[in-house]
Amino acid sequence: MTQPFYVSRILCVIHKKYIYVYNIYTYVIYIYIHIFYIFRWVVMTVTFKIYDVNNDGYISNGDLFRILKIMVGDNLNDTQLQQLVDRTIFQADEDKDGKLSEEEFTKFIQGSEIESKLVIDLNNAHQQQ
Ligand SMILES: [Ca+2]
Ligand SMILES: [Ca+2]
Repeated sequence: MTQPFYVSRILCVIHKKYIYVYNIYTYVIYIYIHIFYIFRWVVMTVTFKIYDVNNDGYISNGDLFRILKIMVGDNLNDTQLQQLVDRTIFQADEDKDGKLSEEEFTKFIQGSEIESKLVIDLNNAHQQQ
């Protein structure tokens, strides 16, 4: 049984519209994913720069101590804070050179609850200075 001409035309138009919408949809998803990764990369890069206090390209024990001191305020004493810093550096420092490269830092905080905890309270930071 053959379809009437108009049925095949309607199916053809619907198919083209479907393909068009599908292409737009996949394009939007593609752009969204790239924007997400670019945004994440920018956030991680800026965060690393903030933590790298002396701007030498690594987060040292001292860098991390100074930043975390601003973040935790008086909630931890210096001994407790130093223990936290030592433990964090030990866990994140893959090549065991005693400091965190941007790659080590990014790998350590991505996908963990730590990412949300590394947000710096600028109001608190301003009061500390
Ligand atoms: Ca540094
Ligand atoms: Ca390292």
